[in-house]
Amino acid sequence: MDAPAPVPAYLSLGANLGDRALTLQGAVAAIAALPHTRLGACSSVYETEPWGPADQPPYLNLALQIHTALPPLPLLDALQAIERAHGRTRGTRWGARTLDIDILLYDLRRIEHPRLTVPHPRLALRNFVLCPLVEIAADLPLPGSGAPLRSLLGACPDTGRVVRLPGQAARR
Ligand code: ROI
Repeated sequence: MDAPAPVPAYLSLGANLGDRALTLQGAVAAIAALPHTRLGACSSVYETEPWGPADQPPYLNLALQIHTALPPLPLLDALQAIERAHGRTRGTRWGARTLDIDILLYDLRRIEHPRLTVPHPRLALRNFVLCPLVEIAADLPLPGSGAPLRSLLGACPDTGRVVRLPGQAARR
């Protein structure tokens, strides 16, 4: 049987422990090496104020578009394996982490599964997710409401500081 056609998916990556930039670089390379998956657009890197407990270091965040023929749950498994390979342990909720990878969007689909909700339920509520995502997918309609992602920025209640780092050109 032919492999299914690749579909676009959008991921959010974050790190706030260790060499954050190196971790994100390694994670993007590991995602590029996943089977039936290739990289699409990549946002700039953003330094962001921690959302949640404030007694943790600032994060680096980025958004990544991939084209993948992996179905959603195998993709989630593969991304969690990459998190673990970077020393991620699931400790305190909203605590510091070496690497966090979230599936934000998967081919304009809505998915309700005990392990995975897509669109990511907090996508429109977090500056550190929305700003990098809008950089690479401003016109994409949010599955469900159909609102273009750029229109969510003005309505985002999060006031956390998000600074685009210079010299980290986005790949589109
Ligand atoms: N805060 C920021 N700024 N960036 C993140 O990636 C991030 N990830 C998290 C929590 C702890 C919610 N806070 C974050 O998981």
